Amino acid sequence: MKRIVVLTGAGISAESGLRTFRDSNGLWEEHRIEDVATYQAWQRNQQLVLDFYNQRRKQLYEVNPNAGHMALAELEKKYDVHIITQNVDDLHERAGSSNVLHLHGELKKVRSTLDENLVYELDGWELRKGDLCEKGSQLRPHIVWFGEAVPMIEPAIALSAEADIFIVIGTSLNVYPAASLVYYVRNSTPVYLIDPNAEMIQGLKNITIFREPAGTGVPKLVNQLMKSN
Ligand code: BV8
Repeated sequence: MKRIVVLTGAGISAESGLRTFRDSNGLWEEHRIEDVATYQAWQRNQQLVLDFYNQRRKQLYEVNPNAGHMALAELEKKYDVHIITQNVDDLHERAGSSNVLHLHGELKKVRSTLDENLVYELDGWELRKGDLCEKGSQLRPHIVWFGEAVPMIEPAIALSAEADIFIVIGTSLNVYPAASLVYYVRNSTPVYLIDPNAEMIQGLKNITIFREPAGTGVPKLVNQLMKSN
Protein backbone atom coordinates (compact mmCIF):
# COMPACT_ATOMS: atom_id res chain seq x y z
CA MET A 1 0.00 0.00 0.00
CA LYS A 2 1.42 3.42 -0.95
CA ARG A 3 2.09 5.74 1.99
CA ILE A 4 0.46 9.18 1.94
CA VAL A 5 1.64 11.75 4.54
CA VAL A 6 -0.50 14.86 5.08
CA LEU A 7 0.64 18.05 6.87
CA THR A 8 -2.33 20.16 8.02
CA GLY A 9 -2.78 23.58 9.62
CA ALA A 10 -5.60 25.80 10.83
CA GLY A 11 -6.94 26.21 7.29
CA ILE A 12 -8.41 22.68 7.18
CA SER A 13 -10.56 23.49 10.24
CA ALA A 14 -11.63 26.95 9.02
CA GLU A 15 -14.78 25.68 7.27
CA SER A 16 -15.77 23.91 10.51
CA GLY A 17 -15.93 27.37 12.12
CA LEU A 18 -12.56 27.38 13.94
CA ARG A 19 -10.58 30.56 13.42
CA THR A 20 -7.16 30.39 11.82
CA PHE A 21 -4.24 32.31 13.34
CA ARG A 22 -2.96 34.73 10.78
CA ASP A 23 -5.89 35.30 8.42
CA SER A 24 -8.07 38.37 8.86
CA ASN A 25 -9.73 38.17 12.31
CA GLY A 26 -7.27 35.35 13.05
CA LEU A 27 -6.68 34.41 16.69
CA TRP A 28 -3.43 36.33 16.78
CA GLU A 29 -5.32 39.51 15.84
CA GLU A 30 -7.06 39.47 19.19
CA HIS A 31 -4.44 37.89 21.45
CA ARG A 32 -0.71 38.50 21.56
CA ILE A 33 1.12 35.14 21.34
CA GLU A 34 3.37 36.21 24.20
CA ASP A 35 0.29 36.87 26.39
CA VAL A 36 -1.40 33.49 25.96
CA ALA A 37 0.84 30.90 24.23
CA THR A 38 4.22 30.96 26.02
CA TYR A 39 5.41 29.48 29.32
CA GLN A 40 6.29 33.00 30.47
CA ALA A 41 2.64 34.00 29.92
CA TRP A 42 1.56 31.02 32.09
CA GLN A 43 3.92 32.09 34.88
CA ARG A 44 2.75 35.72 34.57
CA ASN A 45 -1.04 35.26 34.35
CA GLN A 46 -2.38 31.69 34.60
CA GLN A 47 -6.04 32.78 34.51
CA LEU A 48 -5.59 34.65 31.19
CA VAL A 49 -4.02 31.52 29.62
CA LEU A 50 -6.66 29.20 31.15
CA ASP A 51 -9.46 31.44 29.76
CA PHE A 52 -7.85 31.53 26.29
CA TYR A 53 -7.75 27.72 26.02
CA ASN A 54 -11.06 27.16 27.84
CA GLN A 55 -12.80 29.36 25.25
CA ARG A 56 -11.23 27.43 22.34
CA ARG A 57 -12.03 24.10 24.03
CA LYS A 58 -15.67 25.16 24.61
CA GLN A 59 -15.97 26.11 20.91
CA LEU A 60 -14.47 22.75 19.88
CA TYR A 61 -17.50 20.99 21.40
CA GLU A 62 -19.74 23.13 19.15
CA VAL A 63 -18.13 22.33 15.77
CA ASN A 64 -17.78 19.25 13.55
CA PRO A 65 -15.33 17.89 10.96
CA ASN A 66 -15.88 19.21 7.41
CA ALA A 67 -15.63 17.65 3.94
CA GLY A 68 -11.86 18.14 3.97
CA HIS A 69 -11.39 16.07 7.15
CA MET A 70 -13.88 13.43 5.93
CA ALA A 71 -12.16 12.99 2.54
CA LEU A 72 -8.80 12.30 4.23
CA ALA A 73 -10.43 9.53 6.28
CA GLU A 74 -11.90 8.11 3.06
CA LEU A 75 -8.40 7.92 1.52
CA GLU A 76 -7.50 5.15 4.03
CA LYS A 77 -9.58 2.73 1.93
CA LYS A 78 -6.77 2.62 -0.65
CA TYR A 79 -3.67 4.16 0.99
CA ASP A 80 -1.62 4.00 4.20
CA VAL A 81 -2.44 7.54 5.39
CA HIS A 82 -0.58 9.38 8.16
CA ILE A 83 -1.66 12.89 9.21
CA ILE A 84 0.81 15.29 10.85
CA THR A 85 -1.25 18.19 12.21
CA GLN A 86 -0.31 21.50 13.78
CA ASN A 87 -3.93 21.75 14.95
CA VAL A 88 -4.83 21.14 18.57
CA ASP A 89 -8.44 20.25 17.68
CA ASP A 90 -9.65 16.63 17.37
CA LEU A 91 -11.51 17.00 14.06
CA HIS A 92 -9.25 14.56 12.15
CA GLU A 93 -9.93 11.83 14.72
CA ARG A 94 -13.67 12.65 14.76
CA ALA A 95 -13.71 12.35 10.94
CA GLY A 96 -12.35 8.80 11.31
CA SER A 97 -8.64 9.22 10.53
CA SER A 98 -6.63 6.46 12.23
CA ASN A 99 -3.08 7.86 12.27
CA VAL A 100 -3.01 11.44 13.56
CA LEU A 101 0.22 12.90 15.00
CA HIS A 102 -0.32 16.17 16.91
CA LEU A 103 2.86 18.27 16.68
CA HIS A 104 1.61 21.10 18.90
CA GLY A 105 -0.54 19.25 21.44
CA GLU A 106 -4.25 18.59 21.97
CA LEU A 107 -6.89 20.92 23.41
CA LYS A 108 -8.87 18.11 25.08
CA LYS A 109 -5.82 16.94 27.07
CA VAL A 110 -4.13 18.52 30.09
CA ARG A 111 -0.90 17.68 31.85
CA SER A 112 0.99 18.07 35.07
CA THR A 113 3.23 21.13 35.47
CA LEU A 114 5.52 18.97 37.61
CA ASP A 115 5.83 15.85 35.39
CA GLU A 116 5.15 16.29 31.66
CA ASN A 117 4.56 12.54 31.32
CA LEU A 118 1.37 12.83 33.39
CA VAL A 119 -1.16 13.60 30.63
CA TYR A 120 -4.95 13.33 31.17
CA GLU A 121 -8.11 13.60 29.04
CA LEU A 122 -10.00 16.64 30.38
CA ASP A 123 -13.63 15.96 31.28
CA GLY A 124 -15.63 18.84 29.72
CA TRP A 125 -14.23 22.14 28.43
CA GLU A 126 -13.14 23.99 31.59
CA LEU A 127 -9.72 23.70 33.27
CA ARG A 128 -9.62 25.67 36.53
CA LYS A 129 -7.01 27.01 38.94
CA GLY A 130 -6.68 24.32 41.62
CA ASP A 131 -7.22 21.40 39.25
CA LEU A 132 -4.24 19.29 40.28
CA CYS A 133 -2.31 16.29 38.94
CA GLU A 134 -1.81 13.13 41.03
CA LYS A 135 1.42 14.70 42.35
CA GLY A 136 -0.47 17.78 43.52
CA SER A 137 0.74 20.24 40.84
CA GLN A 138 -1.53 22.61 38.87
CA LEU A 139 -2.69 21.11 35.58
CA ARG A 140 -1.86 23.04 32.40
CA PRO A 141 -3.13 22.71 28.79
CA HIS A 142 -1.33 19.83 26.94
CA ILE A 143 -0.18 22.29 24.30
CA VAL A 144 3.27 23.14 22.83
CA TRP A 145 3.74 26.83 23.52
CA PHE A 146 6.14 29.08 21.60
CA GLY A 147 9.68 28.57 22.88
CA GLU A 148 8.85 25.04 24.03
CA ALA A 149 10.32 21.91 22.47
CA VAL A 150 8.28 19.97 19.90
CA PRO A 151 8.72 16.35 21.14
CA MET A 152 6.93 14.75 18.15
CA ILE A 153 9.14 16.40 15.51
CA GLU A 154 11.43 13.35 15.14
CA PRO A 155 8.67 10.85 14.24
CA ALA A 156 7.15 13.56 11.96
CA ILE A 157 10.46 13.95 10.11
CA ALA A 158 10.75 10.16 9.69
CA LEU A 159 7.19 9.96 8.27
CA SER A 160 7.81 12.87 5.86
CA ALA A 161 11.03 11.27 4.57
CA GLU A 162 9.18 8.00 3.82
CA ALA A 163 6.17 9.54 2.03
CA ASP A 164 5.24 8.25 -1.45
CA ILE A 165 2.82 11.16 -1.76
CA PHE A 166 2.92 14.34 0.42
CA ILE A 167 -0.09 16.65 0.84
CA VAL A 168 0.01 20.10 2.50
CA ILE A 169 -3.37 21.56 3.52
CA GLY A 170 -4.24 24.94 5.06
CA THR A 171 -0.98 26.07 6.60
CA SER A 172 0.97 29.31 6.07
CA LEU A 173 4.19 27.39 6.89
CA ASN A 174 5.29 30.22 9.19
CA VAL A 175 5.95 28.23 12.36
CA TYR A 176 9.08 26.10 12.88
CA PRO A 177 10.15 23.33 13.08
CA ALA A 178 6.74 22.24 11.61
CA ALA A 179 7.29 24.24 8.40
CA SER A 180 10.63 22.52 7.79
CA LEU A 181 8.96 19.11 7.29
CA VAL A 182 8.38 19.79 3.57
CA TYR A 183 12.15 19.74 3.09
CA TYR A 184 12.49 16.13 4.33
CA VAL A 185 10.27 14.86 1.49
CA ARG A 186 12.12 12.89 -1.23
CA ASN A 187 12.57 14.88 -4.48
CA SER A 188 10.81 12.10 -6.41
CA THR A 189 7.73 12.36 -4.18
CA PRO A 190 4.78 14.28 -5.69
CA VAL A 191 3.63 17.12 -3.41
CA TYR A 192 0.10 18.57 -3.43
CA LEU A 193 -0.72 21.95 -1.82
CA ILE A 194 -4.33 22.92 -1.02
CA ASP A 195 -4.87 26.51 0.16
CA PRO A 196 -6.89 29.41 -1.35
CA ASN A 197 -3.85 31.68 -0.79
CA ALA A 198 -1.25 29.08 -1.76
CA GLU A 199 2.21 30.34 -2.71
CA MET A 200 4.88 28.23 -4.38
CA ILE A 201 7.05 26.52 -1.70
CA GLN A 202 10.68 27.56 -2.31
CA GLY A 203 12.92 24.69 -3.39
CA LEU A 204 10.13 22.16 -4.01
CA LYS A 205 9.98 20.87 -7.63
CA ASN A 206 7.29 18.23 -8.04
CA ILE A 207 4.36 20.30 -6.64
CA THR A 208 0.72 20.63 -7.75
CA ILE A 209 -1.37 23.48 -6.30
CA PHE A 210 -5.12 23.48 -5.64
CA ARG A 211 -5.73 27.19 -4.97
CA GLU A 212 -9.07 26.65 -3.24
CA PRO A 213 -10.58 25.90 0.20
CA ALA A 214 -9.98 22.45 1.74
CA GLY A 215 -13.72 21.73 1.70
CA THR A 216 -13.63 21.44 -2.12
CA GLY A 217 -9.91 20.91 -2.82
CA VAL A 218 -9.36 17.85 -0.61
CA PRO A 219 -12.36 15.84 -1.95
CA LYS A 220 -11.24 16.74 -5.51
CA LEU A 221 -7.67 15.47 -4.90
CA VAL A 222 -8.91 12.37 -3.03
CA ASN A 223 -11.20 11.44 -5.95
CA GLN A 224 -8.20 11.79 -8.26
CA LEU A 225 -6.01 9.58 -6.04
CA MET A 226 -8.72 6.95 -5.50
CA LYS A 227 -9.03 6.59 -9.32
CA SER A 228 -5.29 6.55 -10.03
CA ASN A 229 -3.42 3.23 -9.82
C1 BV8 B 1 10.76 26.06 19.58
C2 BV8 B 1 -0.07 25.55 19.84
C3 BV8 B 1 12.79 25.80 20.77
C4 BV8 B 1 -0.56 26.76 20.55
C5 BV8 B 1 1.55 26.42 18.24
C6 BV8 B 1 13.15 29.36 12.99
C7 BV8 B 1 12.88 30.54 12.35
C8 BV8 B 1 12.04 31.50 12.97
C9 BV8 B 1 11.43 31.27 14.21
C10 BV8 B 1 11.70 30.10 14.85
C11 BV8 B 1 12.56 29.16 14.26
N1 BV8 B 1 12.62 28.10 15.09
C12 BV8 B 1 11.83 28.36 16.20
C13 BV8 B 1 11.28 29.57 16.07
C14 BV8 B 1 10.38 30.19 17.02
C15 BV8 B 1 8.93 29.70 16.88
C16 BV8 B 1 8.38 30.11 15.55
O1 BV8 B 1 8.33 29.34 14.61
N2 BV8 B 1 7.94 31.37 15.53
C17 BV8 B 1 7.25 31.88 14.31
C18 BV8 B 1 6.12 32.77 14.80
C19 BV8 B 1 8.19 32.60 13.41
N3 BV8 B 1 8.83 28.26 17.07
C20 BV8 B 1 8.67 27.81 18.35
O2 BV8 B 1 8.61 28.53 19.33
C21 BV8 B 1 8.58 26.29 18.52
N4 BV8 B 1 9.43 25.89 19.63
O3 BV8 B 1 11.33 26.50 18.60
O4 BV8 B 1 11.38 25.69 20.75
C22 BV8 B 1 13.23 24.73 21.66
C23 BV8 B 1 13.91 23.68 21.11
C24 BV8 B 1 14.36 22.66 21.97
C25 BV8 B 1 14.12 22.73 23.35
C26 BV8 B 1 13.38 23.83 23.88
C27 BV8 B 1 12.91 24.84 23.01
C28 BV8 B 1 7.13 25.88 18.95
C29 BV8 B 1 6.16 26.24 17.90
C30 BV8 B 1 4.76 25.71 18.29
C31 BV8 B 1 3.91 26.79 18.92
N5 BV8 B 1 2.53 26.34 19.14
N6 BV8 B 1 0.29 25.94 18.49
C32 BV8 B 1 -1.98 27.09 20.18
O5 BV8 B 1 -2.54 26.52 19.22
O6 BV8 B 1 -2.52 27.95 20.90
S1 BV8 B 1 1.87 27.11 16.68
C33 BV8 B 1 0.28 27.47 16.01
O7 BV8 B 1 0.49 28.51 15.08
C34 BV8 B 1 -0.36 26.35 15.23
O8 BV8 B 1 -0.18 25.10 15.84
C35 BV8 B 1 0.35 26.45 13.87
O9 BV8 B 1 1.59 25.78 13.91
C36 BV8 B 1 0.61 27.95 13.77
C37 BV8 B 1 -0.45 28.59 12.92
O10 BV8 B 1 -0.09 28.30 11.60
P1 BV8 B 1 -1.19 27.66 10.57
O11 BV8 B 1 -1.84 26.47 11.21
O12 BV8 B 1 -0.49 27.52 9.31
O13 BV8 B 1 -2.33 28.81 10.54
P2 BV8 B 1 -2.25 30.24 9.80
O14 BV8 B 1 -3.41 31.00 10.31
O15 BV8 B 1 -0.89 30.83 9.90
O16 BV8 B 1 -2.48 29.90 8.25
C38 BV8 B 1 -3.71 29.36 7.84
C39 BV8 B 1 -3.54 28.96 6.37
O17 BV8 B 1 -4.77 28.35 5.97
C40 BV8 B 1 -3.30 30.16 5.46
O18 BV8 B 1 -2.29 29.81 4.52
C41 BV8 B 1 -4.66 30.36 4.76
O19 BV8 B 1 -4.50 30.82 3.42
C42 BV8 B 1 -5.20 28.93 4.76
N7 BV8 B 1 -6.66 28.81 4.73
C43 BV8 B 1 -7.59 29.67 5.22
N8 BV8 B 1 -8.86 29.16 5.01
C44 BV8 B 1 -8.68 27.95 4.38
C45 BV8 B 1 -7.28 27.73 4.22
N9 BV8 B 1 -6.77 26.62 3.65
C46 BV8 B 1 -7.68 25.69 3.19
N10 BV8 B 1 -9.04 25.84 3.32
C47 BV8 B 1 -9.57 26.94 3.90
N11 BV8 B 1 -10.89 27.05 4.00
